[in-house]
Amino acid sequence: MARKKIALIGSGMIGGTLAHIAAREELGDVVMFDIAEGLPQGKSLDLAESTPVYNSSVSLKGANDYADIKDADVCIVTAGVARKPGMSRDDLLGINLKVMKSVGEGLKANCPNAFVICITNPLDAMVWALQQFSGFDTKKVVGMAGVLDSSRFAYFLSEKTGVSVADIHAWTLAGHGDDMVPMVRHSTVGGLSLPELVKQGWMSQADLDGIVERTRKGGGEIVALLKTGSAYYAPAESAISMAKAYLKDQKRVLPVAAYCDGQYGLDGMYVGVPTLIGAGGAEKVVEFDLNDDEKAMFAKSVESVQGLLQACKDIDASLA
Ligand code: A3D
Repeated sequence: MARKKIALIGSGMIGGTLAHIAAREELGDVVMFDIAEGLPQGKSLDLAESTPVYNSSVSLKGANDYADIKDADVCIVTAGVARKPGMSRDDLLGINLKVMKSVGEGLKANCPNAFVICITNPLDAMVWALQQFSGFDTKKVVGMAGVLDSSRFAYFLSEKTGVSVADIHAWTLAGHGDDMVPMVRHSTVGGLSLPELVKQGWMSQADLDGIVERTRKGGGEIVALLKTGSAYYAPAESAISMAKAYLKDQKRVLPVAAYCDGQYGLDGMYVGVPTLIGAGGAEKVVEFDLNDDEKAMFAKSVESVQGLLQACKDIDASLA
């Protein structure tokens, strides 16, 4: 069987990390694309020169021409600008919307059958715009945010309880903003729901509330520490888990920004929901039972995303 081809659109901090993991895990041949000349070529050469050390047989190539991503099986999009301290994800909208337009056109012309994972912020609006500009089937275009936010939630729970991350199943749904919804009732530590953990004295309600709040602001915590950009190791690992679920038809249920048309009462928009990922792309949205409080939090977050979608339409008339 021929090797799979993985196109990374954007070769900055996350793009470079994605290439590194994809090469180490031999997920496929990697093409790093960027508008910056020399950057994708330099990073891919550096990485290619490391492959003999760990015996990886994949090839790596840098490119400034979309023709080089021809027939890619998976495209992971990080092109655009990242947050600096004091910026919200929404501040990136105007610049990154234009970037999504050029990326969408590049994908449509060169790899119409690819599974596309968008990481560029503001995530829920950019994945929607990317699907619109590319015209791809909505099952083949998803956004990465929930795997990362849920991983942060799981890590903080592990740190507090001392239970291995391997035995923690955390879920964070809705939009990728500070009003995201960490799912306290649906997340488990060693099989116990988080309210049950509080009841049994593993942590106080105040501890749990603090973890929920820290999860919501997890991206900003890293931006404030790094000062020059945003998180990249955990976002890259998260997107790779989604790419693997598709390439290996793993049928994993992961929290991803998926197109909801009826599910969760939504009318044709992307938002973070548990989604079955396999060879068909986003094969099925899984519907959690939400109580009234959870529904209210979900609705508030969806409203923020709808505001961003309107802003996209106001900026680019072709999206209206
Ligand atoms: P960065 O290191 O700046 O890399 C972005 C790259 O995109 C740069 O190399 C640019 O040259 C390149 N680029 C800009 N315009 C274009 C274009 N038109 N075509 C191709 N390449 C272009 O950023 P990063 O890798 O740290 O972050 C990338 C994006 O991911 C940003 O928008 C972040 O906000 C976002 N991000 C999202 C999450 C989520 O969980 C959703 C987490 C962390 C970062």
